[in-house]
Amino acid sequence: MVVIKEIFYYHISMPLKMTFQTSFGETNTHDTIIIKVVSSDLAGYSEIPVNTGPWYSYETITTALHVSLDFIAPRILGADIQDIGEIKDLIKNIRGHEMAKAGHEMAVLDLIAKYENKPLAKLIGGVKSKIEAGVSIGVISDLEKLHREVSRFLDEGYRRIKIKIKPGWDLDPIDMIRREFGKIKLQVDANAAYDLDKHLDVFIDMDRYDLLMLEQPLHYNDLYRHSILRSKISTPICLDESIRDIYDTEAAIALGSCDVINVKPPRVGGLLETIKINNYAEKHDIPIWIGGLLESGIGRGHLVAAATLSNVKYPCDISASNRYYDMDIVEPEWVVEKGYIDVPKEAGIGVEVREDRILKYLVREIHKRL
Ligand code: OSB
Ligand code: MG
Repeated sequence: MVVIKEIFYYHISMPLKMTFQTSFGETNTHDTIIIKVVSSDLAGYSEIPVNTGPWYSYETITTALHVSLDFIAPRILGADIQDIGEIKDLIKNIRGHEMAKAGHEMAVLDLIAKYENKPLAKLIGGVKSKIEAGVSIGVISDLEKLHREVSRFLDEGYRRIKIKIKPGWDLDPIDMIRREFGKIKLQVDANAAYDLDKHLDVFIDMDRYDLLMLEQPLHYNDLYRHSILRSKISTPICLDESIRDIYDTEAAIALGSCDVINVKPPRVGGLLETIKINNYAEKHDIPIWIGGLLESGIGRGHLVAAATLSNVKYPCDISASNRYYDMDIVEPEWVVEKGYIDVPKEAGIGVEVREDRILKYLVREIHKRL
């Protein structure tokens, strides 16, 4: 059905409007890889939202390019892809490197959706026409500044506020937000920074604040201790970094390690794995939501499609383009209206890619062809 003839990789560096700080560090630019796969007449796009270093994920710009150029591209170029499942089969004997693999899978799915002239959301079986937008606020260790940010995002209509926490910066910001903003939907994300033995008291104290959920409090590989923590507190636990695929999902649910899952399609190897996790978790009454990695408008398009799946039951970390960027690389830019993002009706990711803007942010371009 589709034969991929060329693949373009663009390492771009997009300046962020403001520093984004998490428990694992601080970032001022979104360094990412845009992938474009080209057949005889159409192009599909996606993004590998790795970072310059192994912080959120072990994958980096350099490892993703290495695995893409040396192992993934040779398997994909020239292959005649008949249906959406096939792309994953072509690369399944490459271990790990889920973001690099996901980037290719998602670009090919965008291309197939364009061939079939349907929105990507429809291609993957999505069931929603708009999705609920939440916002993620980095660690801002100044209560007044944090107050201003929360108030601005609530004014912009976001339906849920998430703040990043780290040991020593947790109960104070939560307490301030609850006092000042009342019963808004509020959740916190620790990015694996806490230790069950040292910090149990902090989590027990958090139970007073009626948080929507506590995201990835403990080590990224530690399903076992998340299940212990879950039995000791009432705040729902959400796993992010710990869930790398359907196998982790099954284990986490069997162990009772979480109440909710944040699925980031790049982290789990793509949209097809996202569908599997959606369906499995739904059967076990574990809702999911779609997380983000500061994606450009291209990656955001894939997140929006994923967020239309049936078991997405919470606001997602999918904000408007202007939350992070002065100038996005798609047109129209993503906008949040009254707390929702409309799912495009156009084919594929549904927005036009502005290659002239990709060139403005370009660090390095690599081209592979048959
Ligand atoms: O843990 O969800 C996370 C950003 C970078 C790395 C990890 C995370 C995040 C976010 C941002 O929370 C979500 C977004 O893209 O808006
Ligand atoms: Mg997270």
